[in-house]
Amino acid sequence: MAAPFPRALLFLILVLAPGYSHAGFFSVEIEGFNPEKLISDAKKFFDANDGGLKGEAGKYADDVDSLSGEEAGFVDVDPANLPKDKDEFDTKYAGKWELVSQNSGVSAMHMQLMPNNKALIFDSTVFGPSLINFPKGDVCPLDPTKKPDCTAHAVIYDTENAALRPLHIVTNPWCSSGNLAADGSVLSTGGFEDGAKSIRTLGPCDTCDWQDTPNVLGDPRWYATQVTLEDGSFIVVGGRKAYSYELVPPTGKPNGQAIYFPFIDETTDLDENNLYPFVHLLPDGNLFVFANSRSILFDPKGNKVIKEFPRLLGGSRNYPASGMSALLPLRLDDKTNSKDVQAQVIICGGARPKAFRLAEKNKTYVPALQDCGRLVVSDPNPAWMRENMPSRRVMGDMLILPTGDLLMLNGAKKGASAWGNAKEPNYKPVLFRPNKVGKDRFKELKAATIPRMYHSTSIVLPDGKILVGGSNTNSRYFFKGVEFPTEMRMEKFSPPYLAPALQKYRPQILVDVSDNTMTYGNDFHIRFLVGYIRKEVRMQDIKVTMYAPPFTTHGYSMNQRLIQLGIPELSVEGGVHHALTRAPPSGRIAPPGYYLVFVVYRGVPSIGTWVRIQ
Ligand SMILES: [Cu+2]
Repeated sequence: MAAPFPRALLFLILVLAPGYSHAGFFSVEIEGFNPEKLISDAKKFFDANDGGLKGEAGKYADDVDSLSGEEAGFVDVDPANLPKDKDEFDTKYAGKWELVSQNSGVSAMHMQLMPNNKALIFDSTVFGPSLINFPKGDVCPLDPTKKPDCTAHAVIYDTENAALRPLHIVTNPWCSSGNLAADGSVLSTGGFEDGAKSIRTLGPCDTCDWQDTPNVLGDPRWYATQVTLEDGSFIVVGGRKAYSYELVPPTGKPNGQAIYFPFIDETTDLDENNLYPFVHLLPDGNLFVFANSRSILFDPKGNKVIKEFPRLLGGSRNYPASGMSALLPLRLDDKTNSKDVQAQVIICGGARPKAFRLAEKNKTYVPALQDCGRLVVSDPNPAWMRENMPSRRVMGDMLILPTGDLLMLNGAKKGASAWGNAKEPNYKPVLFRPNKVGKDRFKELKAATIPRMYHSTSIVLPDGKILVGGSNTNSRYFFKGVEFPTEMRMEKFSPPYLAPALQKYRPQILVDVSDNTMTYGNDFHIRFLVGYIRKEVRMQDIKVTMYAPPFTTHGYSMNQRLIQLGIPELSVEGGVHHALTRAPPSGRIAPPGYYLVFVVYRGVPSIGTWVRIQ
């Protein structure tokens, strides 16, 4: 249960030293906790270390602005090297924003789409009351002051009508990690104080609530990354002062000791800059792990670093420098062996190594990074290919769309993560089309009007819209008297493929006559309409994709992946199109569980349908 934490002390920490308590350099012990010492330690730390980075990251602190383009690894995209993409409609439509709710109940720090089309949203339990009460007569959990807190800190949000259902989250999931499990429930790990070693599960049923088990992880996991492995088990990597990883133990079994991970130890610097490491499961079963500016190929079951990739120049990419990363879509085509599938990782934006400290100490907000690096990690000796986004971005989200294009949104143009450390919200989403060149590659879309910076999130919905929520750059829920008030409004963003003029071509999956489960390597049949097109469509006009809905927090969508299936046969009968596709060959391509399957006609996706692979 909640640790003793006198309210007066909490107030002092939150009000006097917001950044220090949340994003500083201190492992906060609750026993004998002394906020004044914390503040004075922080001041001493800054005074002692001002004027330059020490250690590993210091060597690279000056970034690449002084390097020539070639030294910095900037390349022009050669159209000959791009995979041949399907033919797509052109549209000038730049998207649309809709305000769909004034009150999400809790500010959306963490968000996960569940297979019942509801979104799980949760925040911290120590930011004071939220804007949603438990029903009268409900059991009110104790807050850390041991007073009953009758507001919820987690909700189920109905993505159709914005209705809220409050959930009882017990241990504190502040800046935690999570994923959708193979059975459609959410498994969440870590957090702060009593939540740091917790594992929580939440089923997908209409009355399901959290099952919370404290003290089962080997190390405290605050700002850690959780990823699903090929067998559906989970690995949790890093976190503040946690230079280790561990596999999530079965329910009720404590983990004992975590496994020391030198790579995480080596990549921390004076500002940390390696929290929420980017971890992607690759088609060979290994993990790509990126922290700060370094990355490795790692065998999680054998505890072995297979190789280190070249450093990505330009700055720091992980929290609090908070860049974005995704595994680009895996194209299966006719490949039947997982390890023949090409894997490419992209990392965009972030901040200078010292951006956090300069904001905390000097109130200086340095420009965020503007570059993207791509690395074909399945190549034997890959090199980073770098190119620029249309604008700078830190704390952005990077979502893979049903079409295989990427959407970057939210975040700021200056500063770093943590409370009050950023300026100039980046209002403009950017569409990144990895298989296009020139002006078609990065496209700025319709600007938002609501700042979405620290502690904001976004997820892809089955209808292809993006649900956007949160942003709380304050230590509590502050709605006035601050530059960026706590954000409770939820919005939906429609990407260009939802252009009204394209809707007549929108495919529709006929769920009753399509398969709804997949077996590795087997045929998977999907039947669909394509607008009013009754006759055969061309193979080059159709894609079938499957999307693993990620757990999004702090600008990173954990476990996000999109797989483009091979289509051995395409036919039509009575106006109904039939795609015979092949399911992914193994859990290395698609770990077991629920995916949204989309049919995409010339760049226009259907509504996604849930399919379970096992
Ligand atoms: Cu946080």
